[in-house]
Amino acid sequence: MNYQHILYSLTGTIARVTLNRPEKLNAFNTAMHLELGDALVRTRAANARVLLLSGAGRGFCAGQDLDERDLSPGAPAPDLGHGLETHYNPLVLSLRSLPMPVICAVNGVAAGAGASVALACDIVLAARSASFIQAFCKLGLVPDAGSTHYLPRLVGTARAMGLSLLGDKLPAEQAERWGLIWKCLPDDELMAEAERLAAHFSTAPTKGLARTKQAIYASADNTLEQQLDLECAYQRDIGLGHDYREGVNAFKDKRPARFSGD
Ligand code: LHQ
Repeated sequence: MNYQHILYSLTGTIARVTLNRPEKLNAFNTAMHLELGDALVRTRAANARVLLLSGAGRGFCAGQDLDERDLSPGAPAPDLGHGLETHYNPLVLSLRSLPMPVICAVNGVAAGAGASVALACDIVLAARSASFIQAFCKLGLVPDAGSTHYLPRLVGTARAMGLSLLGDKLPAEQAERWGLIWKCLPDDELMAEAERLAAHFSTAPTKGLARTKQAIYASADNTLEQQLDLECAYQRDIGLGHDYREGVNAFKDKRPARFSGD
């Protein structure tokens, strides 16, 4: 598939996706969804060890492209659930289940489902000038693409409620202070830090990190007993692989580990 709305590259084991509709602050249209879905399938098939997602231009993503639907008087009522079932929900689940760390470099505003997609990623970095907006309430909509799942878990009910009912702009620095994201960085350091992390993950024990993210995401809905069982099953599995052996041997030999990702 040729991409027109995203930029995609796979260099060694680092996959990079840049949402690329800068004139619309990278708002999602159907074509961009299809291209992004294809890129994630390629990333998985290529055994990449890290994915870096960012946006072109001054925004990260303004959510759903509001020009895509005809809402003029007399136009048929839309089925908004269809777009979620067909595109957003599979995208979120795909990002969450990719067996590698997914870094999101939020280079500018992330609004509506754009914020949701950023928060679906495992490590979220943001430029100081970036912001997060739960824009849904301004359109009379319910937050979607996982927003009502992430927000209360990350920042608590009171802040999730305020953000979602008011739709105020949350600056990146405050997002970091509230624990919504991993790190806020000066604008001119964002991509360098994102690339530094991508390089780090490209030689990391990928399978262990994939299990780690699965376990952390599962913990939100598990009891302690269930989580202990999950950790046990994952640790048993990981113990059979190359990287555990290599990690311990490298430690004993006092040398850097050479992880294969398995
Ligand atoms: C846009 C958009 C946009 C089209 C900026 N669409 N053009 C899921 C499934 C099904 C249905 C519905 O919804 C959903 C989930 C959602 O995502 S709902 C939420 C949709 N997103 C929004 O409501 C955000 C709308 N955008 C904004 O509020 C502002 O653009 C923000 C606050 C993001 C940025 O403001 P500014 O920095 O002042 O930029 P701007 O407003 O001037 O935008 C720049 C251009 O981008 C402008 O075009 P123009 O031709 O005038 O330069 C905007 O029209 C266009 N644009 N967002 N979502």
